[in-house]
Amino acid sequence: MNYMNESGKLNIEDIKGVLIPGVSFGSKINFHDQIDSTNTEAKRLLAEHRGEGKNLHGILVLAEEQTNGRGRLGRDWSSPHEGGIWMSLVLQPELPAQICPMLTIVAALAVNSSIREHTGLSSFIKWPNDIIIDGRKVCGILTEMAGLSQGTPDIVIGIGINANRSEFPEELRDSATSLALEKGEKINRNVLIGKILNRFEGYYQQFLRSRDLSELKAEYEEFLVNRGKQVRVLEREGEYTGTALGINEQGVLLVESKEGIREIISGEVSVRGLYGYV
Ligand code: BTX
Repeated sequence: MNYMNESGKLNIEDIKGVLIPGVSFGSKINFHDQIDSTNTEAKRLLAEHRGEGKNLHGILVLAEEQTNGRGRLGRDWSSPHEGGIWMSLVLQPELPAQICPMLTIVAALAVNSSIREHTGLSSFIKWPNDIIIDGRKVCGILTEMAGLSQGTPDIVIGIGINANRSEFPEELRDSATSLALEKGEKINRNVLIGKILNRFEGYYQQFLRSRDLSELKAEYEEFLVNRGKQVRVLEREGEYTGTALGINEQGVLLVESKEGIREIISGEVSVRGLYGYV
């Protein structure tokens, strides 16, 4: 395979050619040229096969375009037919539901390190679920629980990467970027997807062993864009500022404010830089 040649098309065989033998993530890939949302499609698959055991673990839903790409809290995710990576991985772990949100952190680590390896770009993680380059968002991750199989949760991890796109809608122009814009040349999406799947599976196995982030915390913090910096924490009840210290082994962000160290649990809370998004 010519690693430098981006033919422009997503190709299942090229992705599979990158996978380390034995890796279960991506062992089956459902490709769609256009779909509403790969997360929604993954949830539909799970609903259709409910009761058949955990036979969808590792399946990847991938699309060239999403017509209703979703972010967190009902926000939209812009996903045009322009060289993006819009994909969702189904996981069926033997894990209690309450620890599954940590999988967002595991996924962010895998995407960040794969982007760095594949492009040489200096990407960072904005807790909990964004990958940032030069202060702009290049990737978002949406983790959803989709019901139970044999008593443990079915998880869908949606990953949206602005890979080769060169344009953004007006409202995203200041806050979003793409790998191609940052690198000055197109990247091979198939190889990047394969690398993410390989790495994600490696980190996932570590996570399964400890059932927390003890083995991954140091690496996550190394790339945490806000670490040691002043942040604004926006809660429903109001906002406050403090210094982001890092995460604990449950993936909670620790922020030192006037009132002491506060634990920020992802979900309803947004964390911003003092003067902008990061
Ligand atoms: P989020 O809620 O953290 O971020 C959503 C916000 O990010 C939007 O409100 C908008 O301001 C901004 N935004 C929207 N589109 C883009 C974009 N393409 N690039 C940069 N910024 C953008 C983040 O949610 C989680 C996104 C997950 C997307 C994947 S794609 C595959 C899967 N399917 C699906 O429907 N969602 C996931």
